[in-house]
Amino acid sequence: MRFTPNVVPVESGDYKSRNSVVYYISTRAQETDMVSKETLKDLAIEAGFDLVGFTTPPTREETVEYSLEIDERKSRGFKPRESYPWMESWRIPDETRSIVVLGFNYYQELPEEPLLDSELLIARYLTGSCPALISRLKKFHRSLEVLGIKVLSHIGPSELPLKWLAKRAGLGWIGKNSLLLTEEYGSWVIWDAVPLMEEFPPDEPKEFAGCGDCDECVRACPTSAIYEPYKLDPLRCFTYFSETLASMDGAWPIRQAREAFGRRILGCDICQDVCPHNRHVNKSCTSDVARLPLHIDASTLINLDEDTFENLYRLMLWGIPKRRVQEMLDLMHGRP
Ligand code: B12
Ligand code: SF4
Ligand code: SF4
Repeated sequence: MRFTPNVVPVESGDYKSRNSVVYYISTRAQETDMVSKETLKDLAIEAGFDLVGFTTPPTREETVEYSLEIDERKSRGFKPRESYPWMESWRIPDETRSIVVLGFNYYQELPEEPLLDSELLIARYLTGSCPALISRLKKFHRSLEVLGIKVLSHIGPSELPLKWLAKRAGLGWIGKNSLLLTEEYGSWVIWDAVPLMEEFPPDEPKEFAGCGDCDECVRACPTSAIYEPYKLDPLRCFTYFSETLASMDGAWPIRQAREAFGRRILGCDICQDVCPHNRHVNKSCTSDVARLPLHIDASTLINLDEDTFENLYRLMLWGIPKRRVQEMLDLMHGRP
């Protein structure tokens, strides 16, 4: 598949709304018959989600435990306020009684053909999972509204602790690469969650096989961003570097990082590609969400006019601005 701008159909979405969040709160608009948890699960599956679970909001003690983890990151130089301002205090509305956790498979096979000289590699989450998430969420919200459950909704990348919630809802476990792994699709799952003001019985966390003695992701990460099992230093992660305007300098010399990541331009899948739990996720699990090829001609992307990029492509890239793509391209070509 070759990258052909202007012909890729994309669900439109306003990426800018990300910063003016009216949080997902679902309230019952009117008295209707009690809706069961199973009905909501069926509706989520109909909306295109593959995995659905229910959990409760974190307790005060759990929140304290979490803030210790954030403190540890800060002590390593990470400044959450600069890139993820909500990270220090998740936006879970006080009225929340239960949370529906939703996930879908976004696995995409790497093309068999080698990268052409003009092409660069992008990570799988950047080929269409964001618009796919938005259209699934919209469909789910519409179904809730039909049932009399009013959704006061911001549709967009979630500011909830998704992996933690999914684990708590019994949908998977956290691997040493710090990602949420599932039995069905390994870690190739995009998550979101909808807080509800109504109480539904939570699903119990489950026991999973876990990582055992394996440490392939820890060894494979080129910049040791997984500095010890289950611990990630975002400042060393290529994804953080390519997503934000933060510099890798200080944490890892840029030139060295560039060499380590070769022809990757945006995002990185190394710690997922090596994971044995992802090996059974193969062609038969290929999802239909991708709209961009993994081998991309990034200069074509750069040559798009501002409006086309903003309206069609930025959403696919989870909000990465055009100037960032340009900066990454310049770095790849050794331009200052
Ligand atoms: C910030 C962020 C990043 C940052 C930092 C990642 C990190 N691990 O911290 C960067 C840019 C590096 C990044 C990279 C990637 N990301 Co990211 N990222 C996020 C985001 C927006 C927030 C995560 C966060 O705030 N972490 C803060 C730290 C402190 O917490 P944590 O490690 O995530 O969570 C643990 C602890 O908090 C702990 N915990 C212990 N006690 C308690 C108590 C409470 C109350 C809570 C809340 C938590 C908690 O539980 C959690 C699980 O171990 C989430 C989306 C979301 N809203 O959750 C996506 C998300 C985690 N990313 C995702 C993806 C796909 C990626 C990449 C694979 C993208 C790519 N291909 O390049 C890489 C993978 C890198 C890696 N090995 O983790 C997916 C993961 C899907 C999955 N199967 O797990 C998510 C969930 C997005 C989504 N909507 O699906 N990401
Ligand atoms: S995404 Fe890449 S850089 Fe980030 S932790 Fe995984 S292997 Fe390391
Ligand atoms: S590569 Fe091994 S250690 Fe890393 S997440 Fe997968 S199973 Fe766990």
